[in-house]
Amino acid sequence: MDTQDWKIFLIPYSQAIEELKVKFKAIRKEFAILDEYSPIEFITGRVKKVSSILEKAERKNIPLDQVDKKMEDIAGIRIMCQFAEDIYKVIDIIRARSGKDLYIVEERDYITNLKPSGYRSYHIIIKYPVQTAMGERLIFVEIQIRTLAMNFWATIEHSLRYKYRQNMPAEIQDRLNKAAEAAFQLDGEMSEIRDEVLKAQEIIQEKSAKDID
Ligand code: 0O2
Ligand code: 0O2
Repeated sequence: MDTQDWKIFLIPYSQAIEELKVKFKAIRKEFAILDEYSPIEFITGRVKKVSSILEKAERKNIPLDQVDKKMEDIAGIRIMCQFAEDIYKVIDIIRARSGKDLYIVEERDYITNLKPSGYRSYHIIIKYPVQTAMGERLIFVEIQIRTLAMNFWATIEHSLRYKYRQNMPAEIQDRLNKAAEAAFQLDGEMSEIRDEVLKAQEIIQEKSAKDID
């Protein structure tokens, strides 16, 4: 495939990213209008670079004429949450939409089953229908859902992995594993603080309701 062929091939993928970003941002806006806490903090999305598609196809032995059927993360959406609990609310929102405007194909829970690298995130692979000039295309999209702490860790680790490729020094890997554990502890601490804040708010609300009576 030449550059022009790749551009044409990637059209539905970038369209899917744009549409899904609009849809998830709409959920965030809805919570804001309702004056409710949004489990979604922010969303990013990307279409995999052609060089990364080629590298992954070679690594996974995927023939280039089958990347659309066998590579699930050419289109990727990332949803960031403040608290670990929010991740499960976002998962529920996505599950409730399966069979409507998207179709869940697989869920990968790298939060319970963290990767040896220390990576934590919840991945949902969906099939998403895109209306193109040539008719409907059902394409794979990978949705990654993570906390801000998980995202911080993954971003740093991703840059280091890129720098060192397969040769990550053992000392740095060790530090990354410790940092992953620290990020996990941080999420736990923040959840406890959140519970305290919520409890305090309930007490204040109950008290002011009694004052009115
Ligand atoms: P809003 O309304 O501020 O949420 P785009 O095409 O601009 O929508 P793009 O080009 O993919 O998205 O940008 P990018 O850099 O991936 O960032 C996407 C959104 O995430 C942007 O918001 C950023 O402001 C926001 N963002 C990135 N990093 C952080 C962060 O650390 N914390 C927070 N809270 N937000 C972050 P938008 O698109 O302007 O929309
Ligand atoms: P990008 O665009 O550079 O982020 P794999 O064999 O791991 O490459 P697989 O098995 O098809 O891919 O899917 P997996 O592992 O469920 O999800 C792949 C994506 O999850 C990666 O995309 C990363 O975005 C993220 N990810 C998985 N493991 C790690 C990790 O150890 N560290 C970090 N930082 N991210 C991880 P790519 O392919 O790397 O593309």
